[in-house]
Amino acid sequence: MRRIVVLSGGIGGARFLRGLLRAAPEAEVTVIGNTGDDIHLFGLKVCPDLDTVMYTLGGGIHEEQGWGRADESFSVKEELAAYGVGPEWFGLGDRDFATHIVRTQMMGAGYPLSAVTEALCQRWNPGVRLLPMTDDRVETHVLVDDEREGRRAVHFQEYWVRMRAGVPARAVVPVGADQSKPAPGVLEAIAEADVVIFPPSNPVVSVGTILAVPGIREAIADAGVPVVGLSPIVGDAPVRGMADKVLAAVGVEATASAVALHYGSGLLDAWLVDTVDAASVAGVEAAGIRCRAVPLLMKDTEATAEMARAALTIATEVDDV
Ligand code: FO1
Repeated sequence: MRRIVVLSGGIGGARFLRGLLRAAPEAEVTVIGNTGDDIHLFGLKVCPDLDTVMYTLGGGIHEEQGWGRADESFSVKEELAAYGVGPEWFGLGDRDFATHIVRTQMMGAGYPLSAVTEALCQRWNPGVRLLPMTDDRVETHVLVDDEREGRRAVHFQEYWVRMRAGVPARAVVPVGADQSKPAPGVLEAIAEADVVIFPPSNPVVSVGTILAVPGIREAIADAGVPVVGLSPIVGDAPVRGMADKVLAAVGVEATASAVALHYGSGLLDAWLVDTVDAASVAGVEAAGIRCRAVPLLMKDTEATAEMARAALTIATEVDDV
């Protein structure tokens, strides 16, 4: 399993990658990052999931928070607020601002997001090849019923951060995805992979959005290599975040087995559930997906590396069949 492709969202994907790099230090890891969470603020392009992967693997992440920079200050945000310029609900720190300024400047000069991401990674040396899923603009919107304004679509970050997913999501729409193309290198990496991994990232707004880029799902299904997923749901609740809120929008129960069936045996060859969900193994296997129960809490890098080893082991079993 030398060439590994991982479809990653933000915090869960980034932490899993840290364990994977410990478990397989010799592997060539390509990360296809979700960009549906991207948001344009103050004229700057912010890519939360790409940055979370880059900072986490590059040693610059705010560890407790899981996003944003360590040792951060918020002078720019405070100065903007003093001018009455928001949104105040989105915490952009001073160090983080620099990343968005460099990215926006390079894109203004004509570089695609993939080239800009490569340039930013030259500073952070994440130890993986980090590719955005697409160079095209895709923005995840969430349809909500607003008490005052009725049904309306809000940007994913507004739903997630400002509303804290506090109202039911009626639908999740990756706006622009149907017109987008995979970024350079994405399809090639999948075609050359020995294994494709879905980490415990959000199955709807992270992995689901990546799979919504035309060509990516097909390339994975056609690659003829093991596709292994790790459940982001442990004991019928998301390990972190609010995945259950957006799962409901696509009619999927927040259980480890329902998420496996949502990906489906046409895409997924193997699935890891937590030991507390061992009872769901038989049902997943009955659906044609090899399944094992192993500890899935990313308590520290070693526990996470153990999860990655389990993913690579089950991939080998699939390969041997
Ligand atoms: N998450 C929050 O809960 N509150 C924030 O203010 C916030 C700001 C933020 C800024 C930059 C960044 O890269 C990520 C940020 N996040 C914040 C995390 C982000 O909203 C989500 O966790 C991801 O988009 C989901 O993958």
